[in-house]
Amino acid sequence: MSSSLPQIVPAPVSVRAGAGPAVLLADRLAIAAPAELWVEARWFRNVLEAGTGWRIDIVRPGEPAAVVLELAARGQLTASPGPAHTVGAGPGGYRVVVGDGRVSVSGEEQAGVFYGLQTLRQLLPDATLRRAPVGRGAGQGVARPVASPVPVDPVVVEDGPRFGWRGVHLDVCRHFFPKSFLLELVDLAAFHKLNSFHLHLTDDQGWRFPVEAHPRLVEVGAWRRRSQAGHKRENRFDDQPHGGYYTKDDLREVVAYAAERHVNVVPEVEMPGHTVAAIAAYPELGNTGAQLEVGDGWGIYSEVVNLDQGTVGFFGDVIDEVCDVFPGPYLHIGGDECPTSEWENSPRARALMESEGFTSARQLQGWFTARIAPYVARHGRRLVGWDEILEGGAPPGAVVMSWRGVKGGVEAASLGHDVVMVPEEWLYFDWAYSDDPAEPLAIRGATPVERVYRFDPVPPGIPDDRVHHVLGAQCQLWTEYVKTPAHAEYLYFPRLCAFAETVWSPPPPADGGRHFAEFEPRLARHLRRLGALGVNYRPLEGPTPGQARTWRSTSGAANEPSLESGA
Ligand code: TNX
Repeated sequence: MSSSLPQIVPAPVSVRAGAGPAVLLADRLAIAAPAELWVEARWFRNVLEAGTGWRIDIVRPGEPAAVVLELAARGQLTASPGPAHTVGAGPGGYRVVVGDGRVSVSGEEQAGVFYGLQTLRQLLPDATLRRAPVGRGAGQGVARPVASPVPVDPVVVEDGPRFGWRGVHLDVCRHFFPKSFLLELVDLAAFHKLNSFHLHLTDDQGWRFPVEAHPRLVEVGAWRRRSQAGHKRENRFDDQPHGGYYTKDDLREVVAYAAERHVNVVPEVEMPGHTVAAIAAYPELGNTGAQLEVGDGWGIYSEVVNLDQGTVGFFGDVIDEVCDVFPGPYLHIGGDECPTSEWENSPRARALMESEGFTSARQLQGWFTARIAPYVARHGRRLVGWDEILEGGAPPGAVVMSWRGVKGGVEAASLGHDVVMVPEEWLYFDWAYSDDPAEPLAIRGATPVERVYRFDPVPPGIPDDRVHHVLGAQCQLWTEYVKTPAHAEYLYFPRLCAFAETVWSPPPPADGGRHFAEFEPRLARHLRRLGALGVNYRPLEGPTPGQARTWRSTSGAANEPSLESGA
């Protein structure tokens, strides 16, 4: 992309200069849109009205309008190399043409038009991304501040996603995040053309989803007395209660807000491990009957749920209520890091092993997952699990998230499972950006932006005839060390911008790697957009003094112990 062309993130398939004079957008702007594009038109009107103060009207197709939205007939956008180069792409192809006195945005589906409009936002001045108009003409003392007219240079953008699963994950258990941040994150994900939001709702340290059939899950399970302080290895605790949960309407609002932005919310309910909060609420779910406290430390707990029919039914109830709130096609049932020591010591679990003829306690997890699968299927959902579900034999049709490297993903694809690549060494944004001691405390180090950028969701080792099983990839934010939305934003941005390019943009050239040298200046340009949006991103040079853990002028050696490997 030459520097005179707009610098768009994630990079579109094709951007070329158009002909003729700039198109002028100004107050009293009209957007023409058919009824099927009302949601997209209204969203765009709302964000642009906020940033400009203009009055914007949505008018019928054919009426005079500076911005014209259209659904293109199938195949009409095939000039766009988008779908042709894709692997398992979902909807989202679009074309934006700025020229002949107007801006036209066409997509084969609503999502495509939405992405075209997101691209259009990046063609406009950064100030228009703000929530109120600023700058010349924005009218000090004027009753209704209005930004100046905006010239948009003629350009043709043709684009479409490489992958259908372009995900962002947030752990709201280790630390609770307010609904306002979930909405903000959806906006920022959609701005980068991501389309999946994985909400990790239950874990040892907190249960965040209210279940009417089992009210103690939040009454007890949402709160903990204290939390681990410092790095896990320091074995220190604060004295500060922590917790929270969402109401069902909070979550329905997040789902609806996300849907308007073409983002699907994937809820996760962890089982059979990572369930200390649930066992604390209902000790009969455990293997020993002991009254546990909601987890207050990080790491892997040996306490897991038992394998009684009542426990299976209990999680079935939870799944029923989760499916009632989250209408999307996927339901994540966790499955990671489930120690089997309690089962090995449990007479009931041992009897089960014997009657099933199992030789390893690990097979019990597969047994449990197989009993949960019908509850997921009953609601017409697809079961998603972390790659450990492969070890007990994943249910047919299950989607596997490959987090322990890409190995599990390669194996799952070879077995015919669909896969989302989420490997920790590239896509765990709870890892530090660098080994600089100024970097805020993090679980591990280091995953710089460039490393994220160089990730390819289709790793070597997946046979050509299995590549279509790679649905896409997802970046994760586990929050043991993340207490605030501001810190979460710091860890996501700008790594999420690089990630967006790995799942949206054309694959890296065969000559070895994406061109980070081309991306970096484009990203630097893009950071000004994040600034206008108010994101607490990490500057490319490193944390600001306000973001840093240590005063930079006193920071010396790299590799402070808190950044060493080891969870
Ligand atoms: C592993 S990834 C976990 C999480 C932790 C994370 C910390 C996964 C499926 N399990 O429970 O929060 O590491 O990076």
